[in-house]
Amino acid sequence: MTSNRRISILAAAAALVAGPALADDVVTVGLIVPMTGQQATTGKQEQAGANLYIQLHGDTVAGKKIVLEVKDDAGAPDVTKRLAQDLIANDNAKALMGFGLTPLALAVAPVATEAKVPEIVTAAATAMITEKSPYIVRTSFTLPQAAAPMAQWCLKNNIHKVVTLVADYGPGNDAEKWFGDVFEKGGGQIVEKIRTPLKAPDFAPFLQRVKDDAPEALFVFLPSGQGAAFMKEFAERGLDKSGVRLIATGDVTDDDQLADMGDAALGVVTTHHYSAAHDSPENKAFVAAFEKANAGMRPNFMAVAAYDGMALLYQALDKTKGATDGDALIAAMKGMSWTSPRGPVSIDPDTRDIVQNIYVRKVEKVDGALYNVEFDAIPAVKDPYKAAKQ
Ligand code: VNL
Repeated sequence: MTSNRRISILAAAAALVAGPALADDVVTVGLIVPMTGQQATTGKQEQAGANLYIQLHGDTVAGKKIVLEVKDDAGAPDVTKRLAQDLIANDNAKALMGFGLTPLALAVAPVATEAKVPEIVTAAATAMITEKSPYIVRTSFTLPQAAAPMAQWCLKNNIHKVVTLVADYGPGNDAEKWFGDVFEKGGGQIVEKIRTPLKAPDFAPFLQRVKDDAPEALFVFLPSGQGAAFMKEFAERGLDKSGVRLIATGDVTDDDQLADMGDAALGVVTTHHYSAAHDSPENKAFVAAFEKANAGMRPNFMAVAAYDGMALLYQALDKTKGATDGDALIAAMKGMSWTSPRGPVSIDPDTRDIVQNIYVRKVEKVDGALYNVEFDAIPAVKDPYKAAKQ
């Protein structure tokens, strides 16, 4: 017998004595995100955020070992759905997480309902998503939650004429409606509503229209990952110097890309739930650990939502004492509150959406790098779309 073989037999015997993790002791969590294609940055941020939670809090909770299975759907809804089905049927997944775009989250809703498996939405942000299955819980945000406060800020700051520009799908439509309705109700005027294609948008012709309209401000929603290309065009068309003020949801001045956007981004005011510059001990620790684990990356709102998705699941498992039954997990998640790197958060027991502060921020240089610096906060904002229906 070679010594190598002897060592491997000894190792196998030791593993038997220690007791290998039984299938029952493992909780598999499927993280389905775009790791390739146009929304790849979202997948990378989500994976890093979820992994960081496990790294900092250990991979065991209530006697269960947490195993994260990361799957790339490349942003295609039929792939997302098939991966969800495979994870449940073949890997015995007890929770699904991620969903980088609204259509991807929607594709999994019937799967979650049929299998009674929690679908923790940590990215997609169209308001109605949580209505599509009683097993959906969300730790990201909703566009009405982020866009309505931007309209209020304009009304308070003497901005009366605005053009809106949004990506033409669920969250863009929400942003356009909730910014526009609140703004018009307060006496503001929407001069033009522009929609850009989700796939490979060319902003130049749309920005020419904005230039011709000459509004006081341009309000923008684009999904995470498109902000840098937009900002480049905005500057190249000379709009940053034309007196048209740029305002947006924080998706546009996304921390993942902000550092490379250049001075055209300086002074852009946005409303959102997370900034890497958020001033709290929890966030300072989160950002430092994230940057240490992921060289060259700054955490954005996708990373923090995935981190909180894991936080929610860990707390729910603690509460059920390790039981993984979907109904028990969802019941445990309803009303859960904790301190996130973004500030205090809770899960609205009626809607399963996240209740959180929305911050008003301005892009500024901090130690030579661009950040969204918060200067005002609206506490404990519920999704206004569902609040209006109740
Ligand atoms: C969505 C909303 C996607 C906001 C985003 O980035 C975002 C969505 C990928 O619901 O599709 O920033």
